[in-house]
Amino acid sequence: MKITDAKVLISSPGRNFVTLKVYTDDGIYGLGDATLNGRELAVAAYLSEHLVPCLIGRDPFQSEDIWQYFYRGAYWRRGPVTMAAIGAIDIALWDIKGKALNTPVYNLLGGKSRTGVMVYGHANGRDIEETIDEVGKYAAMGYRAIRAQSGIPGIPSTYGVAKDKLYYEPAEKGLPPENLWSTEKYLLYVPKLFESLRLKFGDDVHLLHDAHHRLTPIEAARLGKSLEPYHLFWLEDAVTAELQEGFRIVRQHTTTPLALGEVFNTIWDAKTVITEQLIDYIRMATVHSGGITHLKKVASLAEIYHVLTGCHGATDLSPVSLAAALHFDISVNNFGIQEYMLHTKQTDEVFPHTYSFSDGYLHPGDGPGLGVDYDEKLASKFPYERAYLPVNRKLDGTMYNW
Ligand code: CS2
Ligand code: MG
Repeated sequence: MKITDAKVLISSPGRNFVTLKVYTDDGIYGLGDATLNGRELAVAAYLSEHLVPCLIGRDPFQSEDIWQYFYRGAYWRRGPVTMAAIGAIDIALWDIKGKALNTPVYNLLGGKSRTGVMVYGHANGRDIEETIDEVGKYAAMGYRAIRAQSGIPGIPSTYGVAKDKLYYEPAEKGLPPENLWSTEKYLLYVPKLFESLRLKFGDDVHLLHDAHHRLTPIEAARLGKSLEPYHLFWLEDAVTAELQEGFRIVRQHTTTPLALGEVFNTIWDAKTVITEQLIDYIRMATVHSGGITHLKKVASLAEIYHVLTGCHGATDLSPVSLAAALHFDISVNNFGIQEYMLHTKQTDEVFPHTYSFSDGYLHPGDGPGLGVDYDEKLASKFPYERAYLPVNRKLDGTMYNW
């Protein structure tokens, strides 16, 4: 089998997506997700201008050698653009292999290790009362794990609180919106949120929270300690992680489980936090970390150090990478949980798929390949329009992490 062509498809059904379609001489094609929120065209160009010309003519079954070719063969390595492009190719090759062998991709990854993939939903509200109501809605839908994000009094807007409750999309057309932030107001409010949630819903439901890179290590330690009575499933992205060893400080002070890594792109980004057991869940996603091939290696390293997977799965990761994640999730031994932020109806119509939700779990489906497709004709009705993630400033105007 030979790769004969590859197309980079850019559309905006509900939000911007970049999808790679790889064709073979057997008539089989594979899909990969190459979406990098707010920087979509950078990955599209890296793929079409630099990688696709070197992909044509290769054997799609040689996914390891192709991965190494595009990783080691690039002098300037790593980073989100490079690894999202390699990830898209890798995901498409696994899709082709599954289709060619008439088997779901999970059977090529070791088969099913569990009956379903436990997911967490996203409840959010402008204040504690509204967030409690939203958590109740997710519990009623059967979610066993629910992330709770609330507005903070005194801050006009913050991460994770959506205008549209069900569909959270932080990117906006035009120039980057500017958010404001106060760590002190946040640290005082979040423990009250989870105290209220535990009082209302008891101890059984798994509760999660995303600090979204906004604390220093000692602030994260303070928040982790204050949340211990409410035994969160995890506290995510407590601190920006360019300085992985910063998590040593957090770890010394709190037993609240820590999740990290949705912005990581290679195993080297996570090496210290995994091998020093500074985290409990690694959040890297198939699309942004070089695909299934590389993520399997990260999971193997994590398994040695008692670290579980918790793949990123926001709306800006398309149904292609969610499908890829589910085949990875259902097979890997040290699976933890899968993020499941609902895509809009427009997105689901452009990306028909076999994965399905029931009773708090997602199931990838048992058809050949990944079980997802791309309706090019329908997609053409949703043209790309540049959109940016917000930027964030402290109340005094200092640039900060969004
Ligand atoms: C978030 C994401 O899902 C999450 O945990 O961190 O919503 C993240 O903000 C977006 O993927 C950024 O594009
Ligand atoms: Mg996050």
